[in-house]
Amino acid sequence: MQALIVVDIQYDFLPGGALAVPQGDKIIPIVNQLMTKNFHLVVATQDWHPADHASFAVHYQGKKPGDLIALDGIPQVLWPVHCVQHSPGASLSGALRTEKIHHIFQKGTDPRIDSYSGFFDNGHKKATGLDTFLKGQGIKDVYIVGLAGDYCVKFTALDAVGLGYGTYVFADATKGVNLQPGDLDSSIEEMRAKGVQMIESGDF
Ligand code: VGL
Ligand code: ZN
Repeated sequence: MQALIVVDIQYDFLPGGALAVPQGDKIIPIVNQLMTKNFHLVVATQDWHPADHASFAVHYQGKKPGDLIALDGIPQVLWPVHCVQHSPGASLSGALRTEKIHHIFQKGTDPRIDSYSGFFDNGHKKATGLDTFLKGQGIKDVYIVGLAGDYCVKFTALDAVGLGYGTYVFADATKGVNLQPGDLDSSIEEMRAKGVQMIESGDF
């Protein structure tokens, strides 16, 4: 049983958004196409932060987006204000065929901790319910698409491997923030090294 996980295709991660991923919109037709394939189910994740979220650079004097801090002992990149709960930027893109999505898992809701992975927060303290849901549906393999390849897609994929899923990422259905040039490429190398299979949508 195979599930497609659509990660954070929200307006704030698309061109014009608060934390725009360059060319993020280019993956949407590919994702829409994949959603029509023979997956047992399609789920999505949604970055869903309270306005006072501790990952927002604006809350720290003298800090700017892209700076790195320690947040309760966990390294934390600071971001522009993005995906604030109920704001337009937090909505899944209207260009997505959202009617294909069975369930949306929200993450990053705790003001004190970030959550890149769709499965756990960055401290691995709390689960989102995604693993329980997928296991309950008999899912053994997960196929991951979405934004951003060097953050939420990467950590979702690494957690999926750790949870025992056969884990695939569609390389042509993700794009990187690339805060540092080459971040997406090194993320792909790290995912491969840790057991994620990188594939192309055309090979599916
Ligand atoms: C993401 C940075 C902050 C992502 C979410 O969806 O990749 N990146 N919040
Ligand atoms: Zn976020």
